Amino acid sequence: MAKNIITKPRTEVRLKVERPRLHKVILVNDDYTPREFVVQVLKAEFRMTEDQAYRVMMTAHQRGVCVVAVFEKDVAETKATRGTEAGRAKGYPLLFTTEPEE
Ligand code: TYC
Repeated sequence: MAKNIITKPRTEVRLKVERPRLHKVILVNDDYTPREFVVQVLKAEFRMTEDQAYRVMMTAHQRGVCVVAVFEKDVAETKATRGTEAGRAKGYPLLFTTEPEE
C-alpha cells in the first residue's frame, strides 16, 4: 500500500554576498622623481621584480599613469600611501593614487 509521505515545505534562504570591489593602485608620473627610485619603491612595496617594476615605471613615465595592481580597498589605500610616503621622505613628489575598479 502506498504510504502518504508528508514533506514539510522548506524555505531555503540564500544570502547574496557580494565581493568587495577591488581598487586599483595607480602610479602617477612626475618630472622629478628619479626612475631608479620609482623602481625601488615598486619592488619594495608591491613585491615586483626589477623587470616588472621597470615596465610599470616606464609606462607611467610615457603615458602619465600606470595601474600597478588591484587590491581590496584598505590594502590599496595603505600601499598607495606607503609608496607616496617613501617618495616624500626623500623629498620627491612621487604619487600613488587609488580608484575603484568598474
Ligand atoms: N618621469 C620621471 C623622470 O624622468 C620618472 C618617473 C616615472 C617618475 C614614473 C614618476 O611615476 C613615475 N625622472
